[in-house]
Amino acid sequence: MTEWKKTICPYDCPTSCGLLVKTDGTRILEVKGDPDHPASHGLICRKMHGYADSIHSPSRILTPMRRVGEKGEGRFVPVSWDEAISEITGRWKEILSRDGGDAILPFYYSGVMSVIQRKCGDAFFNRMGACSLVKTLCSSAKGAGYEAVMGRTGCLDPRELKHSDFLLVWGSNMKATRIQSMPVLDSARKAGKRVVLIESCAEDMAPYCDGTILIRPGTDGALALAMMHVLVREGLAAEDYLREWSCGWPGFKETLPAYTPVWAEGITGIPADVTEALAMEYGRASRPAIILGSGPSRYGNGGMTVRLITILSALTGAWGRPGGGLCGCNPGIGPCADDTIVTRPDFRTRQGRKVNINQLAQALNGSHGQDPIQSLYVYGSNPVGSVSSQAETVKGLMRQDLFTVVHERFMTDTARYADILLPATFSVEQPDCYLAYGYCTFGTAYKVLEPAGQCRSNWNTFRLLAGAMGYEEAYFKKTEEGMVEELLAHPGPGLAKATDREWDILEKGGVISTPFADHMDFKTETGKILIVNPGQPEPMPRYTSAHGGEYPLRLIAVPSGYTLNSIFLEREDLTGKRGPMKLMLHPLDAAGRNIGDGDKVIAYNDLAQVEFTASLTPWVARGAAAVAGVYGMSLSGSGLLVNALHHQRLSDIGEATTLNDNTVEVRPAFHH
Ligand SMILES: Nc1nc2c(c(=O)[nH]1)N[C@H]1C(S)=C(S)[C@@H](COP(=O)(O)OP(=O)(O)OC[C@H]3O[C@@H](n4cnc5c(=O)[nH]c(N)nc54)[C@H](O)[C@@H]3O)O[C@H]1N2
Ligand SMILES: Nc1nc2c(c(=O)[nH]1)N[C@H]1C(S)=C(S)[C@@H](COP(=O)(O)OP(=O)(O)OC[C@H]3O[C@@H](n4cnc5c(=O)[nH]c(N)nc54)[C@H](O)[C@@H]3O)O[C@H]1N2
Ligand code: SF4
Ligand SMILES: [Mo]
Repeated sequence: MTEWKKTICPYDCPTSCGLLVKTDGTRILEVKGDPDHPASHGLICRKMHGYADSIHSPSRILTPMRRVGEKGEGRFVPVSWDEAISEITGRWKEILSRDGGDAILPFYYSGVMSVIQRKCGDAFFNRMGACSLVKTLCSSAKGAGYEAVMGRTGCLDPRELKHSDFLLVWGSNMKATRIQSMPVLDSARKAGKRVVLIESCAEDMAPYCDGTILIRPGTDGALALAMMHVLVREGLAAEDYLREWSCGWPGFKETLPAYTPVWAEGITGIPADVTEALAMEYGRASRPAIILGSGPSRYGNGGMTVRLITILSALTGAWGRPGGGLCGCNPGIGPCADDTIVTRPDFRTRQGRKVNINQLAQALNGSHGQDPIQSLYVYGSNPVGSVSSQAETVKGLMRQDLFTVVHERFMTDTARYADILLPATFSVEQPDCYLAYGYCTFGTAYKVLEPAGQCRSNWNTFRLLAGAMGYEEAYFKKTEEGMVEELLAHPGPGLAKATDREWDILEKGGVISTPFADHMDFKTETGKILIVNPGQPEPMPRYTSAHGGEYPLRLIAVPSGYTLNSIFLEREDLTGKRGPMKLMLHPLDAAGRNIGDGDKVIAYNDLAQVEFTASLTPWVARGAAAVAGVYGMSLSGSGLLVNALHHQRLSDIGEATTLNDNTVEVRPAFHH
């Protein structure tokens, strides 16, 4: 007998789509979109249509294993959970008594984006007093920049974009990362509204927009300033609104005359008349919306860039008019559940060492007088593929005295360096709560299948580890199902208005829509938009430049439609279509370097030399080189991936990744 059950996509993607899975109780037979989901309405990406192939993949890790080969070689033998747990906790007890908690680094990021399974390790490592990981691998500069202007004010939910009269897609590959919002672009254009794209790599999105403006990477702040210059000059800024609803407008206005479109052209590479026209079109719209991606924020000036774009979104008074303002940061009125029930900050009795996730390589090798980490526990992350300075990370992982544990579903490029490898579950094998980060929705999903083989969820693994460490707190004896109940019993503001029918949905397993924010209820200290923010390192916004570097091309990372970071690398149907490791270049930049489409090339800088296949496209900005997504090392000719070319530098605010902010030179690779 088969039945359809509801579940939720667990991946790091803004929608957290609703899924329906057909099961016979032992396997998932089919996956489709859940038409009842209030944001995805049954639409899911092709990647998740094949979810069953991932869950039942023959390459899944099904038992705990101990390394027998050299680190990185990938040779392991099965061991029992008992052996694995006692070896791990035995080593940890030794390290704790010799070097203390600062020598143990827990490492997770986005493998599963739920409340319980994602974050439950925090409680365990808080109890241990291990290092805390500053988790800013993705978009914390964007969050910090937005918050510097808007505080906790909720931005637009994409469902509100149907009211907008002009859409400015700014550094977002919506076709890959926000497919549920693509129909909004389509219907806007059919209704005669304009959709304009500002991108450094417009390969995927240009066909869906009326106009595409290519910008030199890391310079969007200059464009925003020049647009504001034009708006003020042409009387299109809502000055009365700004005087009433913002702080610092008069002083900021005084800085704008210097930021002419001609000044910006020298920085952005965008012809001054194009900037003029864009500003006029934006300024004449009544309800313009900026759909902001995270790409422009992953730079040394990323926080400031986002501040400037956010101020631009308010300059014409669009906030408060239906569909006007900014989409792509935090929507909604606040959290739906109290995370601290899961993360238990109260278990930590000493602050201990903080490690920024982007600086794993430094933590493993020791730097700035800090001792190298003695043990690394990785779960829900593949840092060899996703974190900066790959060669240095690998050097650290090769250390004979480093004790590495990896809890994974597949033999990732990180798992190969494990001393002990633990088998992880898929989302359908565990219960959880999911708060979407791109939409105002919240949901619960219950277990559909028992875990395959000897796989264990993060929760159940930490329970075992806590038992063997002798941690007696009642928390470590709870079940995953009990935790879902507990979270629902402590609702946050996002659930305050949930109806009985909606509570019923959450109790049975399903997703509800939570209230959209009141976009005129500014949740800042002053209750107003903070154009000037005295709490910032730079109170007055201005143009600041990215870190940059000495090589002529700016290397950016762009999302791939076939994969999602390391997720789906197990799927040959997807990776086969994606093909070899490609480096996208503008034909004019390629011609000057004697590079043809499909040629093998080497991209290099002071950190590494990495081989790619050149892919020439006029949709990359001049002076930029772009690589889509994370690849597996099996595709690498040079034994390195693109992140080997990424420095560990952080953003101006938000301590975020600057993975787009690196420079390279590219030359043909001659094979003899
Ligand atoms: N299919 C698929 N879906 C995904 C992901 C994926 O990899 N593949 N990634 C997931 C994750 S982890 C996240 S965080 C989300 C959001 O994922 P993000 O990585 O934030 O992706 P987007 O916001 O869609 O796209 C970023 C865009 O910024 C552009 N860009 C880079 N630098 C600049 C610049 O300086 N200026 C301008 N104007 N543009 C620039 C890039 O070309 C890219 O198109 O999507 C998630 N969903
Ligand atoms: N070159 C390059 N680097 C990038 C990016 C890029 O576009 N290009 N994108 C950046 C961004 S935006 C992000 S968010 C990061 C993401 O970086 P990471 O957070 O490292 O994410 P992934 O690389 O997808 O690795 C997630 C791993 O978690 C595992 N996993 C999934 N579910 C579970 C589970 O329930 N338990 C356990 N234990 N494991 C699980 C998966 O099998 C997968 O191998 O990468 C960043 N780095
Ligand atoms: S990966 Fe993203 S688009 Fe695809 S089903 Fe999951 S949430 Fe939806
Ligand atoms: Mo991300």
